Amino acid sequence: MITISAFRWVPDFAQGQVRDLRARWALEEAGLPYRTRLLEQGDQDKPDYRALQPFGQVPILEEDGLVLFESGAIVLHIGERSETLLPKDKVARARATQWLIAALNSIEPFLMNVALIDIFYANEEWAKLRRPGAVEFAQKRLSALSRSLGDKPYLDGDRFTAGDLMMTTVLRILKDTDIVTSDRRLAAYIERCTARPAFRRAFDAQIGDFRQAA
Ligand SMILES: N[C@@H](CCC(=O)N[C@@H](CS)C(=O)NCC(=O)O)C(=O)O
Repeated sequence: MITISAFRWVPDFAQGQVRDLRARWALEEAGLPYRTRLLEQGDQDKPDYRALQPFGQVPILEEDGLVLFESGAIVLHIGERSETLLPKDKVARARATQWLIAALNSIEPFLMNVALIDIFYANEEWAKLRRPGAVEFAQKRLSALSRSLGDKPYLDGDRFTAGDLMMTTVLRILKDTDIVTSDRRLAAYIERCTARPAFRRAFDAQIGDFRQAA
């Protein structure tokens, strides 16, 4: 059976955000059962885990001797077994992959710039000076994303793919601000994607693990 690594507990601000959610959501969309390998604080720095994930992060996926790190690689790997995530049609599949990478490469770094300031450095003088510029840049990318989404329900049209899964988890990074949701199209898009039963199951499973640990 597939095993996904996750933290046994994280502070409130990170609950429902930790990146194993991406793997769990993909597995739920694919209808594949999984179990979790829950890391205690410090486990991620131990040599046995670093041998599997060089950066000491979650998630990793383990199955039959295969070990994969990076949530993008994991979602694409799971997508191989799910037409919901990666359509069979070659062109549609390439575009789903394109959107997944756009989420990770063209959107996430700029939202993380803002999130890191808010979470870790909010009271630092330099952060107060830096934040408006970071928000402005993030908003430029978000406006472009919103224009590209247009009136379509999903990034590539009428059907949800792995690209939407990844984009939604990335957009949720700023869920405690209105930087994303002040755009009505993006707000509705997040609502649409997170209303999927597979998202709810994945989210509840992550939160459920934290509750058990509390
Ligand atoms: N690029 C990685 C990032 C993974 C990541 O940032 N994981 C966080 C939890 S959401 C983590 O393990 N942080 C602990 C650390 O970086 O030491 C991926 O997408 O898998």
